[in-house]
Amino acid sequence: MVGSFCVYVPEELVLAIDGVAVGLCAGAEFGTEEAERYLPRNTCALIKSFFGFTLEKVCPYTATCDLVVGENTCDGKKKSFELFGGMVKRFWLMDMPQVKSSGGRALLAEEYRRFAAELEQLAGQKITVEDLRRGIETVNAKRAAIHRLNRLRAVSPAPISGLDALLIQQVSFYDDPVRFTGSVNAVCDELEARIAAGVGKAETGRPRILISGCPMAVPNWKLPPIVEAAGAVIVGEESCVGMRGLRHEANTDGATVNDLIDNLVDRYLRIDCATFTPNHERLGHIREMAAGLAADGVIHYALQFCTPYQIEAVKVEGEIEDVGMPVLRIDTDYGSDDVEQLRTRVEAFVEWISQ
Ligand code: BJ8
Repeated sequence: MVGSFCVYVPEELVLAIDGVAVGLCAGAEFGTEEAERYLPRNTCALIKSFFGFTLEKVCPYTATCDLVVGENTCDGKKKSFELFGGMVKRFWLMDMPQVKSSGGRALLAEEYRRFAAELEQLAGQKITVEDLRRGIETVNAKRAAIHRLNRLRAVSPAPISGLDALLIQQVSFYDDPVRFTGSVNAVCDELEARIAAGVGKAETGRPRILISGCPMAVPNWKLPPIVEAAGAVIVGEESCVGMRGLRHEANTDGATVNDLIDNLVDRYLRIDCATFTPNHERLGHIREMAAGLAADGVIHYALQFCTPYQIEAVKVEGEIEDVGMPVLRIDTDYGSDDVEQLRTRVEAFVEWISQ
């Protein structure tokens, strides 16, 4: 069982050793006091939360993982892993490029090969080309099912609420991938029947919102109910728990394990996380999603003290508003103190774009 905190950690390699991959990011304010014994108060809620869950023994996955993988993405995670590594059974750190140059690509390729070697040692078995191809096919099928779901959300009236769609995408980090793919396709069949019958989750004419920004890890359901109770419907997530993390599929062609690892590098380097610089692709992706989903506005969601996304929000706001799409920027945490303030701002935004 292999736990990780980032969509740059390839699940395909874990499946190739017959492993189980789980996401360990946490989305609730729990064990904060304990976490703050190790971390400064001004650390993002996601990091404090996975520390708190581990210290208070809330997360059964962290406790049972045979290997926990950290990655050098943002400074918060990079430095906190120096402390966190000692709290789990076995920890492995993956270095990450920050620039998509040939050097950056070479670093990621080297790290994926090191990761494959670590997994082989953990499992006591060699990864064969068939194992890895099977892993890639399984994850591609999972991503294709989520694409299908997200494409259906482009229909008006939206056939599913944003909260339900978020929950499905959160579960993609925990469930058995084959079972999950089957379940998502079954949900899609149901949604297609709803669409054919003209039945929507939200009435036609409700403002359609695209959420963009930091990942919302389970059980972070703070923002969607506020947005949807304000009369809007969320039609997409430009997020790692959403299309940023799930949109591209990896090529399955290749004669050797190395060829297939190169395909993974190509696939994963296309993820447009704000920890990369420059990160123009993300702006293009937000525009593309907003147009494809017929969104009326974008809510940029950043966790407080998340420097990469908070700073990138300035560009997102500027460039998206330039194409005539209203943007609301929200910086928040996992606490409930600002819920009423958020509600007021979101209601005003929804009312504004409804006019
Ligand atoms: S690929 S978004 S999963 S790094 S919210 S811990 S960035 S300070 S989660 Fe992420 Fe991978 Fe990028 Fe996606 Fe740091 Fe920001 Fe906290 Fe964050």
